[in-house]
Amino acid sequence: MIEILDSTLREGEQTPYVNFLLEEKVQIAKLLDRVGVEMIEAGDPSVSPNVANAIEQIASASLKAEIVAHSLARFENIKLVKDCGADRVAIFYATSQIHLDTKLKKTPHQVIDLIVEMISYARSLGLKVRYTPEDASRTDFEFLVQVCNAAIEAGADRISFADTVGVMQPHSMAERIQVLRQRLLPCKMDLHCHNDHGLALANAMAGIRAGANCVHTTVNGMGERCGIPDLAEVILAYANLEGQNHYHLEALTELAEFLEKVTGFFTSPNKPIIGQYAFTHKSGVHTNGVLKDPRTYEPFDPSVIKRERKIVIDKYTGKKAVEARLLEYGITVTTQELERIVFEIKQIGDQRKQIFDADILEIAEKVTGRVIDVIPHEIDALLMLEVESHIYTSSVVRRMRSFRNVITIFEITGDYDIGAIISVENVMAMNNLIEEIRRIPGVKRSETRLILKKYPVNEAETIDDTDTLEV
Ligand code: HCA
Ligand code: CU
Repeated sequence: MIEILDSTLREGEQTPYVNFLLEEKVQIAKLLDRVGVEMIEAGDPSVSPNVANAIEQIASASLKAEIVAHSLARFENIKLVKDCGADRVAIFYATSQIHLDTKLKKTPHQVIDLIVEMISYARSLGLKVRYTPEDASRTDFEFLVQVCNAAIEAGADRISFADTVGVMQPHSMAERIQVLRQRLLPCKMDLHCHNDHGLALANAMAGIRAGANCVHTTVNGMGERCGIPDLAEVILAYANLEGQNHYHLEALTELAEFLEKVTGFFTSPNKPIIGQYAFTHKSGVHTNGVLKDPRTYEPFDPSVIKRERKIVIDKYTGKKAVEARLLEYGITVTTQELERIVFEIKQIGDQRKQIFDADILEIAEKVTGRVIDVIPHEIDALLMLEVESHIYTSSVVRRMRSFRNVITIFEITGDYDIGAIISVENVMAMNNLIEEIRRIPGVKRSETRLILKKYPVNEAETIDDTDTLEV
């Protein structure tokens, strides 16, 4: 059975521009505990008083998970970990030649002496110890074996194999872990895989197969540069592909969304498991299959992580999906009408980027000649948005620009951050659009004002030289 150490609060906070508030850290730890991860790496207390306070609060929150604090190999730092009440200290010290020569200016012998001294000290304080040879993947293998065995002899019961710059591949990871297992004294082995080449999860899984015990994760795959494996991806990969699950999957979506909200760090829509489009189907062939049986194009049921599938209607969509969408509005059409509606949808799809339900209904009304209780008439509205304080207004603006019914966007001062003029065909379309805009990550509050009457600016009122002369 795999174990998971989640490092959202330590590695995750090393994501560029991400900072958690104290209460957010405690909340994240509680959510992680609900998911059921074995260990929570809560931070490095030497970073700041707030980080130390958070570790202290998390350590005293009676969580089931073991609470780990990260530490440089220094007496005073290890003492800080003890003072926070963490169960375990994770002492990291680099072992690769490049780190020894340039960053640490230490010989291999000095490294071994130092980490043995530090681990013995941590043990004397009653802490459990994990030792991480930072940059293990680029470390001379014989030296790595030597330094890890020295650490284990000094009292470390876990070794974290750190692929600090993400240069492993599944086959090399498997080989490396297999040999380490044979050459190391008894210990638990963690895998800390960075995702610089997009191989972090694959490397971690290969390492586990080869004999390691624990995968380090972060929520949404955050971390330095390209981060480390995403918690939800790891859990679902094991549950679905390896038939191993002892975690509570249903808390994962809430956790991922909470992290997006408090960090302003949004995952791409096509990110596995938690991405916005992870269960969205588009082409006619796919939607047809999914409508008959979702298993045709879904590796697992999204409801296990409390998500829903979605079908996008546009020029790629076939008759079945359009028919189903019309049925959602209580509209039944004949085969010929359906063909005509799909034909028109394809035509619109060739001309613009997005097709809304309002468009589909309007087409249906035209094709069937029946009045569908949507009376199209143009509505303009002024929309004001407040954006979460830690989120770049421009990131929200960027997403708003993709809506064709958003005519103009302003960044503004005052209670709201963004103003926009939207122009839609009817009330339903307005509701749809506002809902979509409100779902943009980072939008905190919105206010919509209908424009009742528009006054064209009279050319005569604009001041030009002629007018001035006449006055
Ligand atoms: C870093 C340290 C670390 C440590 C990993 C671990 C790494 O470089 O910031 O303690 O398991 O990637 O080597 O995150
Ligand atoms: Cu790391």
